[in-house]
Amino acid sequence: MREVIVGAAQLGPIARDEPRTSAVGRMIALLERAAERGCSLVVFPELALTTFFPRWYMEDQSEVDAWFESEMPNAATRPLFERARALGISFYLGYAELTIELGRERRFNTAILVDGKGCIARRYRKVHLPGHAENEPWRAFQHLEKRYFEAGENYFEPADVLGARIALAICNDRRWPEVYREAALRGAEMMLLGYNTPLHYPPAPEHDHLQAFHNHLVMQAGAYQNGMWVVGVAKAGREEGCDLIGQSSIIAPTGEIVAMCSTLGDELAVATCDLDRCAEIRANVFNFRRHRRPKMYPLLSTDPDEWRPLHE
Ligand code: CDV
Repeated sequence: MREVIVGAAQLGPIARDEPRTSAVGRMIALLERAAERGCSLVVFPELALTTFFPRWYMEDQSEVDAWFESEMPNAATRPLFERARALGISFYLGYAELTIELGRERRFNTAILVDGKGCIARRYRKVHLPGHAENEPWRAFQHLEKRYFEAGENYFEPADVLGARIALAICNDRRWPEVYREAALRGAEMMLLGYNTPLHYPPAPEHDHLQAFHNHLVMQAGAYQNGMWVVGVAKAGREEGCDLIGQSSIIAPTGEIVAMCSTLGDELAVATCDLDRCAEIRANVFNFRRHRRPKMYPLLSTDPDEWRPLHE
């Protein structure tokens, strides 16, 4: 048995004017609870330091940039890094990243995995950015991730932390089966995911009542079909008038939910995750080497418009 005790550290709403130091204080309180329960890995949500700012249209770039972190750790987050290091806890943290690369400013929706010594073991930039790039006043609230972030171009390569192969993804990524499969083919045993998912989806409100179902459906399927642990963690509750789903969960490689938050506030769900259980699935139904037929799925990683004229 290779066991990791994992804490899914759900956050309740963060107000627009709530300072990062307050959000960090709430995260440290969850970290302390996680330590009491023996956790060595704690997962926080997507964009965990601030309110979910893509719900507002902003033209002034300095106003936008106020939501971003240009270094990590920084003055606001250093207490979290230091407390986690003192407790020997690894953690996943989502935040808005502003960096200078390729000679220009770049902005990403980012998650990091910090090891028990306080070092960043993996930085992941969200690949699937939902929403839109222009103001759409007909919506009850905006979802401007396509305006404020560039899409990440990192693969789902797991990091070796706590004796486990751990991959990262963010929110909308969890709806895409390719994400889990790519990570699993790279040897991931656990997928960590933070999310901010509104109950109301303006382009298809007829699906609003299915939000919680779809949340679990995709993560449970991702876990089972790839024989990996999945830890999905929400920022939940009514945030600036927008209802966000909760149900942060730890899901076994069999697809079963083994721990789940039951409130929409700051809450910790804990489970002992035996990494060797991945083999229950990967040595059987989803033994990739024996049963997978990659040659039969060429369009999965090809632009269909480029592929078809050459091969059909
Ligand atoms: N933060 C997100 O990526 N939210 C999306 C919503 C907009 C559908 C999600 O997939 O949960």
